[in-house]
Amino acid sequence: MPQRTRLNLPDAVVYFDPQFFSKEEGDLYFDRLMKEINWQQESIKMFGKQLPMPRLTAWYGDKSYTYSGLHNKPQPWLPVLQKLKQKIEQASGHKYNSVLLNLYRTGQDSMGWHADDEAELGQEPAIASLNFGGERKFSFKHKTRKDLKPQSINLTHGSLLLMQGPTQHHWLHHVPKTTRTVEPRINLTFRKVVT
Ligand SMILES: O=C(O)CCC(=O)C(=O)O
Ligand SMILES: [Mn+2]
Repeated sequence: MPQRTRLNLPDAVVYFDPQFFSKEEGDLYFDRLMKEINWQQESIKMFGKQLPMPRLTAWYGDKSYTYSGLHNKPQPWLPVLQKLKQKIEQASGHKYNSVLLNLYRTGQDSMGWHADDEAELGQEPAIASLNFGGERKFSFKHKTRKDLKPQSINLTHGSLLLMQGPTQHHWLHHVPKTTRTVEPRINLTFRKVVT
């Protein structure tokens, strides 16, 4: 039986299962996603300059969505993504219509502090985040309460992180760079775009 624990974060509903998939299943998904996903190098505008994003990305699903200032026109679902979506819907009790994939090629790839609180995701978005490949640190920081320390977890190969309820309203999250040598990592965040 997989073990799902609730993280001790006030104003948030976050569950973590470090081994939603076995090592063997995780290895198969990692290889398939590496090959089958149409990975893109997008750029972001920062300080008036166009800079490459520090990771590769891809967006699949039914609805377009604006993320990090990018208008994402989704690519149609692939069988491997539909299979994962079905498993995640069963496990989380929520429905999703889109998935954003991130490929962190090295420890120098990262994602900055943000909340997934875009209007297109509705009031209390349920986000299901799946992880394959190299383990990376993932941290939470409360938006307003300075008395609460940031909290970190390690997103292990095959793990599932569920962020629900008021989480995105109150907390930011990020994946910091690391100087450790880490294997490439694939993250999928299943979302429901409502507008
Ligand atoms: O790679 C991760 O674990 C985080 C991804 C994330 O926060 C996002 O795609 O919004
Ligand atoms: Mn996020």
